[in-house]
Amino acid sequence: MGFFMKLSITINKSLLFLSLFIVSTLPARDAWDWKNIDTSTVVFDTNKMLFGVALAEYQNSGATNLPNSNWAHWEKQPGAIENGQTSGVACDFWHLYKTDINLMKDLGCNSCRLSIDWSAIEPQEGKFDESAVQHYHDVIDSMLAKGITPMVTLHHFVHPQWFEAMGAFEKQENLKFFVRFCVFVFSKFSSKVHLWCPINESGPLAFQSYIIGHFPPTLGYTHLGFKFSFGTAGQVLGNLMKAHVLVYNALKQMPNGDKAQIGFNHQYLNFEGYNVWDKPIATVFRYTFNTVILEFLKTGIFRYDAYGFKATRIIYKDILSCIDFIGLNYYSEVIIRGGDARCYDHEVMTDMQYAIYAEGFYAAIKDLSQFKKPIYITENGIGDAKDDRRETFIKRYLYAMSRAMHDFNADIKGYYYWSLMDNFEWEHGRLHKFGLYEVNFDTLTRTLRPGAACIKQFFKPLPA
Ligand code: GCO
Repeated sequence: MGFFMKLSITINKSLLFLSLFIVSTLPARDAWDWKNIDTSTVVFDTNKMLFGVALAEYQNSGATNLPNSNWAHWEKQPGAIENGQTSGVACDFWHLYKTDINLMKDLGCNSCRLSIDWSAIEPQEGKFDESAVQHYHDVIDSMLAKGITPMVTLHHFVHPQWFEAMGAFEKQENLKFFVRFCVFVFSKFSSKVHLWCPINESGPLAFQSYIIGHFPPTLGYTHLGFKFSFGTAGQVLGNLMKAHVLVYNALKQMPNGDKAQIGFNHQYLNFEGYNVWDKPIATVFRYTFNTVILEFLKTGIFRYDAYGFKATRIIYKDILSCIDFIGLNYYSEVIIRGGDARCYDHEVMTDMQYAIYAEGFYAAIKDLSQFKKPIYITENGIGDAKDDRRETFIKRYLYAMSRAMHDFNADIKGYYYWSLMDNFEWEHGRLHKFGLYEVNFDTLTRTLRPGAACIKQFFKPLPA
């Protein structure tokens, strides 16, 4: 991420000067007494729970391996990626997957969340590439041979360029193409894969693509091209909710549909305003990134009311019957402070524009537990190039997860760390380092970071 800061600066520019005079601040958020918390006794039983890493094909294999994707076209534009970088082969998981599966095994993983890339499977509309299908069979079979259960994401921010050209998720009539792809993949892999995430993070996908301008098709939030639109973002988000329901129903009717667990993935991203002037902007962001989706999960009605754009669509009133589990992506909670994304003084920032905030992870799990569905933590990790905060992050967040399981019986079935290795972090290119393994992008060698090693001690098969 990093997208909200620029937008908030723009919106808050006029308030920035005034905020310098603010003396009253809002109370600091919930903070645990970490000095007196012992995280060394926390352990999760891998006989009862999945532990893995989360990957996304484009981030790990890049434009060179996925030339027919919308990202491969989009990232070439000047200004699209920081420092003028391009993804290239990224860390070349496409070819090095066997090495990487061994690395997962070394960490003690018994699962992996990966994405099957639509542009690889269907590079041209209606033409499915059997060699790509075979490739994914090889990847999944290699995982299974090592005792690694795959969870497959069907859309992780990337789709074929032909789908982009026809307006992608802007148009309801295009959803049938996504459903057809999902049905095709399910028909090939459902005997081997039982955990599915149709769409990764609908909120960030819609807002990055149509408001912030860090994702295709828009370029730059200040480029007021015809694609930039709060209204279109809402329309896309509503269509993504609809797509989830269509895909769920289609897959459930197929052979192995009864065995499949099909989840709804959500990046739980809360925003708070540091002082009274920042509160309105925090409220708007909280609404668009989080509240809209949580309200949808409660009612099945998609209500979008932001920036003067209003829309109400009944998607499916019994929405929870179309969700077998909730996939929670959680990183932190953002504090808008003086028009910028910061943290409180006593907190530690990550390399992204948010702090280490495990208390928020606990709160997010609690909030999502209201839906009474199993929860998989489908992403959780830290960008930390210096590797001087990773160990603290891992210990605190895993402690928070165990506390949620203990305090209110949070039904957590699995945990996926983002990510196995450094990769292509979208508009930031290779700037941000989320990997447990550091990647040398010249030689593609992977090296376990000292701050990452502690994760192994948290996940173990315990005696019955
Ligand atoms: C997201 C994505 C990942 C990111 C990760 C780190 O949450 O934006 O699912 O693709 O790389 O979150 O920012």
